[in-house]
Amino acid sequence: MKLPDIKEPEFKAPAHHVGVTSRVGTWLGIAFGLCFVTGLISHGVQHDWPWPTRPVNLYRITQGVHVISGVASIPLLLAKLWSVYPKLFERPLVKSVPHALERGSIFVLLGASFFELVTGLFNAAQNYPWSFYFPTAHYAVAWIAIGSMLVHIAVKIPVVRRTLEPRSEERTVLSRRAFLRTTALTTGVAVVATAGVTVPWLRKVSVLAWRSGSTLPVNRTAKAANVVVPANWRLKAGDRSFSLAELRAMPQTTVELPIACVEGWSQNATWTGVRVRDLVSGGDVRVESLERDGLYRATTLPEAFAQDPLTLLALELDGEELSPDHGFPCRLIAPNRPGVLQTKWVTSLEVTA
Ligand SMILES: Nc1nc2c(c(=O)[nH]1)N[C@H]1C(S)=C(S)[C@@H](COP(=O)(O)O)O[C@H]1N2
Ligand SMILES: [Mo]
Repeated sequence: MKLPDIKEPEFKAPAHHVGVTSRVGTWLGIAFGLCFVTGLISHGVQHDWPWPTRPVNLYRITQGVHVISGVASIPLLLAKLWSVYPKLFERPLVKSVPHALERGSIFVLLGASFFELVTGLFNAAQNYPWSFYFPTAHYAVAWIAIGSMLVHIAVKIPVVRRTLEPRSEERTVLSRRAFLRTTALTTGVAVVATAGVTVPWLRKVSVLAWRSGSTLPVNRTAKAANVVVPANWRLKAGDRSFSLAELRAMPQTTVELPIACVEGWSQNATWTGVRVRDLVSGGDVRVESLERDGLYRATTLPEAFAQDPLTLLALELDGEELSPDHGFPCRLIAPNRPGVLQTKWVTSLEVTA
């Protein structure tokens, strides 16, 4: 009697064709690349790397690209995994040392990618179900993800080159296209459902952009920040000090500038107040808030920002006195800065250098 051959499982579905893997992989690589570069920019801006004051919306755009490319990466990564999972059944498991290293780097890439996408998504939902400090972890793991991705690309470039060349195997090509189309469509839906957090004209169709609306979202309330404004509040500005009435009596400027939060949402608003350069003279300016010990209680305005005619100590938002949650009695608003650096409940301005 002849024993049946034990065969490896065969995966013939069009989604598992190497041409599909290459295409989805290329899209994913582009999305990851954009996400990495814009994330790096955001990290730099928050860590005193040189950054211009114009265009006023530049940070808003880089942050928007970060969120959109991150969201797009989720369905792309899932489609890519679906496309390649039969490789898990390939035998032998390890063919050679380079092969083992290549396989190993894929596990690192996968782990790091999932970590980045999941933490990023939770962050955009303003949800922190973990105990590590998000920016540091998200930033560190980004390097692992991009490093292992570059290794993966270097290894796979010959395959991608080969498979993206036009060839004629018409029979399966159509159904492969169907898988690619579904992937593209799912990615499009995911983007449209969330991009309204940063792109105003998409707001109406972005069902998941629940934090955005006609009024400016509040990142941290006065209550959460434990801010109590003393009755005799005065702004300290260098050697001088001003009451709220005195600030209101000074020349007022109105600007339209966005809050572009690192948590993903961006929204424009109209701000009225006193130019920072009218309150303190040249140099970098340390801005402190009434908040006692929040992480974002103080920032430093580089000189170019402090001197900018659009940089205000705002007293009004959309024509009305600032509400406690938006920073009463006054808050910083400067062009092209991440929201996290637009300090609320300001109590002092000090030239440091
Ligand atoms: N003092 C203080 N200022 C702060 C914060 C804070 O926690 N404390 N949060 C910042 C963040 S992360 C953002 S996005 C903006 C949001 O401003 P808004 O709540 O007025 O929209 O305020 C910034 N200013
Ligand atoms: Mo923010």
